[in-house]
Amino acid sequence: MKGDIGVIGLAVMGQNLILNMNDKGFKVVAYNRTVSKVDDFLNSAAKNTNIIGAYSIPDLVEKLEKPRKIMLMVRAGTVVDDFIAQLLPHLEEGDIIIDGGNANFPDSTRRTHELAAKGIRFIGAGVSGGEEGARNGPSIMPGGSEEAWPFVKPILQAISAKTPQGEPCCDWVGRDGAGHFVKMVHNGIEYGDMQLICEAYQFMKDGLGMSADEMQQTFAAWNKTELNSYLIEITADILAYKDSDGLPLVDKILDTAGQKGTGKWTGINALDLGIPLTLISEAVFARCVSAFKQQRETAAALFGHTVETVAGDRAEWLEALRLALLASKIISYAQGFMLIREAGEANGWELNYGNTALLWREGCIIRSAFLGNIRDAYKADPDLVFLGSDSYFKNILQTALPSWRKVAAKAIECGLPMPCMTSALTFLDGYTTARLPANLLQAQRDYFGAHTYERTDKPRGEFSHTNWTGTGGDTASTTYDV
Ligand code: NBP
Repeated sequence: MKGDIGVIGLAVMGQNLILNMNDKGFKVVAYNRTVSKVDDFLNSAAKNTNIIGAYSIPDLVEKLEKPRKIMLMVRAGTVVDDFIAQLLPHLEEGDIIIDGGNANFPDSTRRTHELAAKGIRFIGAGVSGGEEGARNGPSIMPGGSEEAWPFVKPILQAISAKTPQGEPCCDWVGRDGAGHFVKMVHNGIEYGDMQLICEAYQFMKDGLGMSADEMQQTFAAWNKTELNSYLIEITADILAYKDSDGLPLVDKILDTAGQKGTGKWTGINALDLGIPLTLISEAVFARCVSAFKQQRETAAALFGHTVETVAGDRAEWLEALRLALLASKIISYAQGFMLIREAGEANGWELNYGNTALLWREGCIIRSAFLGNIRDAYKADPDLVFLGSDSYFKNILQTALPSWRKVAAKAIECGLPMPCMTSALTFLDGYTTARLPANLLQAQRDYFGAHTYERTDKPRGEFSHTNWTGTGGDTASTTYDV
């Protein structure tokens, strides 16, 4: 009997996905560049399973049922192109290649088209959830060649995470690189969620003078509220973890954050598409600032920077902080979905926003109860432009506003950096202001560069220019937006 699917790449993700597929009754053929790892796998984790080893690319192809389905779980980038080039001479029209790695979405768009021209169907599938997700049920975001979807759907949906209602956290996202695009935004949102939790942690620790155990109890309690999520849950676990000397391990970890680029890609795309993705961008920059450890130490001494204690009732401050975190998180997701909408429209992907929230409900790092509410919001109004306008989220934002302002103001007053919580508030204030000072800005642009402006007393699209100094000419610059 031939294999249902082949998987290339036997590192942590590949091995665990193969074991997961085997558990669900699929016959998997496993292959790896360093071929000795095939037998290592068959003799250890894959022992006594139905998993078959392949020892060359032709051997892998030969052992698969047609149309062949081959999933790549290898390092993203040129390695994927190299494997595709090695596979092509052995494949037949209609065969399917799935890239489950962390590809940058334009690469998946390019691969979909290049392979379609050769009669091969390509799926770029974002996979989230790390080792544990891969083994027990990840979130999977497939896009690319839609004709290939019915062939891989039974396998990918069987191995994916399930919502509390039993729905798979894996469904078709859209054409070209849509799957990897949505995975990229997922990672950007993950950056935002993590930074927001870190800001709440610093407010508690440096502002309210709380111990690790007190903060652990607070996060554990918050996890029973609307904030219920994997990241809040692991934050409580981390705060409880003691080093061998009995002291909290978290206090001994150097405060310089790493990053692998997906947050940065999300920010770059937002700038390209003109979407104010302020919270995620601030989260990326917060990691950049944290990486300047030595410069920060020098500057801290130079400025004598200290954090003032936050006075007042601790329980009241903690509730205000919880609301500020929740409201900021709504803004982050609202901005993320604005980006998804714009990219979907710009690329003709016909995305389903509620469906995207469903894919992230379980299995991935940003999994949370909150995503169920986002799904409901898009179910009620599939064309919702700003998530914060949905009645559930609008009520939370309005209830949270006074506390959120109090926390943001106090943080600034005390010298506590909270770039995400404060910028999210500023975004909402800007977004809900009917008349911004951009009238003055347009006047400035017209003054120095004859860039023209529209008038409140004239129809939109009619542009005026003023000779502000009397010495400039009457010739206006061309009007266009970039
Ligand atoms: P890695 O990203 O570490 O990749 C390991 C695999 O790539 C091995 O099969 C290795 O073969 C192969 N490989 C490398 Br590295 N360089 C190669 C080359 N020049 N030519 C051919 N093969 C090469 O594994 P992973 O952490 O399991 O991740 C797999 C994919 O899934 C990646 O794209 C990753 O970004 C993505 N992802 C990872 C996670 C996670 O939590 N780790 C989560 C979600 C997505 P070898 O054994 O011969 O060296």
